Amino acid sequence: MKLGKTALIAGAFLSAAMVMTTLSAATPQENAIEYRQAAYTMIRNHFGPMGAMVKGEVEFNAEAFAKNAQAVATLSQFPLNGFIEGSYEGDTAAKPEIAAKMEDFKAKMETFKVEAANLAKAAEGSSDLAALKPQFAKVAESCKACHDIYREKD
Ligand code: ASC
Repeated sequence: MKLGKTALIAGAFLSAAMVMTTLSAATPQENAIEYRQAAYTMIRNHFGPMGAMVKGEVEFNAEAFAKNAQAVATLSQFPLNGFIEGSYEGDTAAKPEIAAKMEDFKAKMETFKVEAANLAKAAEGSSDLAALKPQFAKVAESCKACHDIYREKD
């Protein structure tokens, strides 16, 4: 009787654990959405401080600018990993057009990577904000190129 009770309680806990596991288990698509959004969040957090310097809202700091540019260049390599099949519905602003036009999407993502790498290179050891502005603008344009077509408006 005592063992039976223990088994019953253990069984109940096991069932509860299984239900919780089932509820919290994300699909590969949900994981992919979370992954790419995490990458974009990081990119935004490194891109923003450069934008504030470019706009003159924050005093130019060459070292901070270069570090942020390097971070964006590195992070630009990650979002594409998250655009997997079937991940254009649910908790995402990414439009299904991405899947339909994957070659164009990849080309635009490649442009972003190249322009971000060029900005990182230009910013390395540079204390000339005016000289960095045109390349910063190219990176911003490369962000916008996808947002205009492939992302739901906020
Ligand atoms: C940002 C930000 C973007 C890009 C984009 C550039 O600061 O959050 O998504 O710049 O607006 O055109």
